[in-house]
Amino acid sequence: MEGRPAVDDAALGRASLAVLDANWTGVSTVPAPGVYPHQWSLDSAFVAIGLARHDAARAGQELLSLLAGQWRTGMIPHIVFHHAGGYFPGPSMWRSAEAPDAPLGTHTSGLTQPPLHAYAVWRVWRQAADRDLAARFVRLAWPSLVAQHKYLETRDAGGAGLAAIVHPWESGMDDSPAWDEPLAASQAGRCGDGYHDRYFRLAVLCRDHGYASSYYRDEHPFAVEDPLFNGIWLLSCDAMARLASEVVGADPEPFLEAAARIRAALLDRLWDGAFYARDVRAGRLVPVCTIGGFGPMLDPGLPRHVVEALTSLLESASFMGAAGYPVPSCDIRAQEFDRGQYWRGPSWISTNWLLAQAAAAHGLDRLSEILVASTLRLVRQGGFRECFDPFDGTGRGCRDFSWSAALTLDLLG
Ligand code: 9WN
Repeated sequence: MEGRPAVDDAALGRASLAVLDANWTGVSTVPAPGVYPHQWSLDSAFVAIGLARHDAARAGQELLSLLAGQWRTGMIPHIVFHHAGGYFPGPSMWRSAEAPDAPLGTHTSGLTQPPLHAYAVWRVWRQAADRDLAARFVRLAWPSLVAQHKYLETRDAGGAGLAAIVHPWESGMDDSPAWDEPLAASQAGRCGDGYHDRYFRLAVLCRDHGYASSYYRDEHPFAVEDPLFNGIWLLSCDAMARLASEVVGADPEPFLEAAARIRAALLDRLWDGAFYARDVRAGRLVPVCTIGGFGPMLDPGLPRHVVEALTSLLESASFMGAAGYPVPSCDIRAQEFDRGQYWRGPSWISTNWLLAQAAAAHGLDRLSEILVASTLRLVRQGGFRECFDPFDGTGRGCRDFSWSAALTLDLLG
């Protein structure tokens, strides 16, 4: 739809579906043609959310094909390779076939991504027209989701109840300034090479230590408690509790307890007037405000005064107040802010969508409406781009980006 802005909601909805159809491979949806030719975990969760109301069967297939790549540890890998080639680092770097816990016959990466899957399954359950199909799907996905949630507990490198990411790729916000300090301090960041070399070296360290949680807990040089990753985990714990009682007939209590534990740890470990990422190895917060700091707002149980402080920060000149096309992925006033560089400044449909959910969860209807309207304005004017300049709305990165299309569909209602 580049250069031909959709004039009304119906046309925009059709354009979104057309992108998702074009990016569907028959088993899953690629994030973008050419650039990301495999299945990404976080992207699949967003795609399923967008399709839930329109094609629940395909939303279910999307998630089940991702779950086919799940490891015996419960880890859902951040990439499932459905064919060889086309992306670096590919199967020859990750060597999942040599890892004892990886699935047989499927090549995957060895890292994970934010655990939005239980929430995505919940959305399919809530919105699918075919109730029998939806219930069957939930029951099929349930054991994998339980295993995933157990696995996340093994990632508690800080010992306080939060999951630590062991590589920036696990955050879904690759080059966020929140990782600069912990990466520079790590073995992988010591040489003066560029960003990709450092990321590659850190991934090789994970591989060479068998992707083992015990290594991550005790030795791996990069261990960071990220407020967005953990806010999404909390959201999914709530979704697990609802799926347990409404569909599966399981006890919701352990999931509610997990949500309460994560909430307490977020406040205890990452809150200092705003939420920051914690460098577990250095034992301190990384002092830069990014979009990730709003992740805990996804929790409807977050204390009122914290919600109010976050809302003021979001509406200030650091984020929405100074951006024509919110929400920038980094504090505009931070030294690290870069309007053209992926997670160092541009606005993203995914984080806007998460913030719109968060605002609605706290009854902040006006904020939610502004977020929805400004997000739709971005795609109407710039197309389904990967991200956007926060000042003039220029599209950046890939075109026909699946999660931008999927979440547009959801925002159109
Ligand atoms: C590495 C696929 C992924 C998204 C991430 C985004 C980017 C990959 C990359 O693309 O990461 O996983 O090659 O930069 O940061 O959020 O899932 O769309």
